Amino acid sequence: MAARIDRDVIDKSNEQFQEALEADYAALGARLDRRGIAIDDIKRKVAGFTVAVPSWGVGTGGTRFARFPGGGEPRGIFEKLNDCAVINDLGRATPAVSLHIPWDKADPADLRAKAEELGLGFDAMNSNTFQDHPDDPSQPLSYKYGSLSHTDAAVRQQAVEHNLETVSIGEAIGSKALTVWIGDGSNFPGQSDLGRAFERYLGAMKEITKGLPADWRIFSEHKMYEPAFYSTVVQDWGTSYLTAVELGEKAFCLVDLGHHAPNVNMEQIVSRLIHSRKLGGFHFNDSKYGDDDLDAGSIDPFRLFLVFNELVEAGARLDALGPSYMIDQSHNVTDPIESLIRTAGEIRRAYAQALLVDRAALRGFQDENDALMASETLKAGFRFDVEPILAKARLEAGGAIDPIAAYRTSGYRQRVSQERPASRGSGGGIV
Ligand SMILES: [Mn+2]
Repeated sequence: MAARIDRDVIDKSNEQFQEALEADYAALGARLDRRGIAIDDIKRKVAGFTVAVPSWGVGTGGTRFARFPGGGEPRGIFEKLNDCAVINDLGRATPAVSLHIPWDKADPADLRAKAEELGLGFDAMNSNTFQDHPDDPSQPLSYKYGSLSHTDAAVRQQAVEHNLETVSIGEAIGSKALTVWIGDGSNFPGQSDLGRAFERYLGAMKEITKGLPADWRIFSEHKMYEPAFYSTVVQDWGTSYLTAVELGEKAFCLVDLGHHAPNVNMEQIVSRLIHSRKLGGFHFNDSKYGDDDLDAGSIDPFRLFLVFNELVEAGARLDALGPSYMIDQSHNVTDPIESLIRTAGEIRRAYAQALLVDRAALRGFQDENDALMASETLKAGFRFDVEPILAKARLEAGGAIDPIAAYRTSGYRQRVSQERPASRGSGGGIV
């Protein structure tokens, strides 16, 4: 199996950039110091913020029209984990991986051993009942017309058992949460009874929740449309919240940033879920029109900043919830390793900018109804170029100051392209 990135490559790359970084860090530090902010405190918080990489994100994604595979695509979960380790070696922000079952099904002991060897852990598990699994003898029935909300009790039972199997694999590898996203819904008014479909879904989710280990959480992930185009069973955060309430204390809501109507105020949804103590986690990505699964922060970095502003604002209330931060993207035209490295950087950037908002001043302007100064105070955090903080955090954790430059120098993609012959098909990875 392909080696990772030589320490030497990272060190040599860092040598080129370190002097400039120290100067930029000192200059930003002086600027922040004038506002009473210690840059090292911000850096420490940023270094402590990590986000999980999706196993399906390291392969080339596709659309419903076509998939154009890149070179050296991982052929199975162990090669995927190797690529995930490369992302973390360089960026030092992604020490955990989120698995998708059955795409990543393997002996849990082997998964655990490989992850330990690579210095990785596992975040939430993802079940898959949005496609059929003809090679999986435990799932002979079709999900064409739904899974957990299917009209046929036998299909619902199969989907419940698949989720419980996903939990048992997760339990064996140290995961503590299950994310459930279903493709269930309808294409035409009248095709499905909206009320009964939801009740069937709740019944099945209760069965799964009953089977969770004591220290596990279950996340319901809503999505407005696709693959169903008229209605989905869990279409928005309202239904997701109703589900979490109905299921009880182990159940929380997962917010995938791409799963809303255009221009929906996602940061307000985040605020509401924190208020109601039901925020379970995130699937980060960015979009222009729909569930585009583009790199987080690549289209609308201000929107990402506003989400993090709510997280920072929540403070201890957020700490009590301990949400899972995960990426969910599809990389169609970029090297997935590069996209995931920059994505983790963009997520940390939004966090750092949110940490720089003068919260006391903001609250004062809000309370005085000074709309202009409140807006300016919030935006002041966003305007900071925090790259020196991000780079310094990476450097001190053993990563690269410029991780994409170091990655390109390493020749990793060329190496794995030799070792891994081109494959066809495999899971599309649009969730
Ligand atoms: Mn998702």
